[in-house]
Amino acid sequence: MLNITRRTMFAGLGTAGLASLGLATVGLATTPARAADGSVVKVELWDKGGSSMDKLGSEPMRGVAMPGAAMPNRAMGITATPATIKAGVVTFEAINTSKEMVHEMIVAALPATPKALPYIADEQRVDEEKGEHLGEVSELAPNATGALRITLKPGKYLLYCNVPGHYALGMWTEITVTP
Ligand SMILES: [Cu+2]
Repeated sequence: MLNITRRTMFAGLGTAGLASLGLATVGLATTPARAADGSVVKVELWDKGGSSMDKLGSEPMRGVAMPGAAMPNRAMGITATPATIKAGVVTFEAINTSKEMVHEMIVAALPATPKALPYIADEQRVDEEKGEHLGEVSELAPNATGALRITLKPGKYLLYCNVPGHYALGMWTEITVTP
């Protein structure tokens, strides 16, 4: 149904654009990273079960800089450990701990002053093509794992899930990259 052109985000960016985002390499890591390969962030994609979608539309939206952003008791979310890492090569090792839902992890750059991401209300998802999209581990089935290795400059970054409705339910977290 909502399987829209999700892989075209770099189409208009070009190599110079990627370099300006601080993106030296993007790729799937096939083996766990060794310490010498940079930082490893464990990413858990979680939800509170089959009724988690029920809150959509009945509460303020919880995306970045949306009215409900700071509200507690999210129905689903992302936990990143550690949430602060050093600049350089970073390997995100994601696991979907949901019992029934597909989740994913997208990495985006955040401006120093957080602002709302471009959002497509009709589709209940972030407009990835207009956001600062740096890479992703796309749709993971329950219990599935995936990895993403990218190079990050110092700054703030967002990890979020863009399965329809999930971002607005609060499925995102911030990480900080230090010099
Ligand atoms: Cu999700």
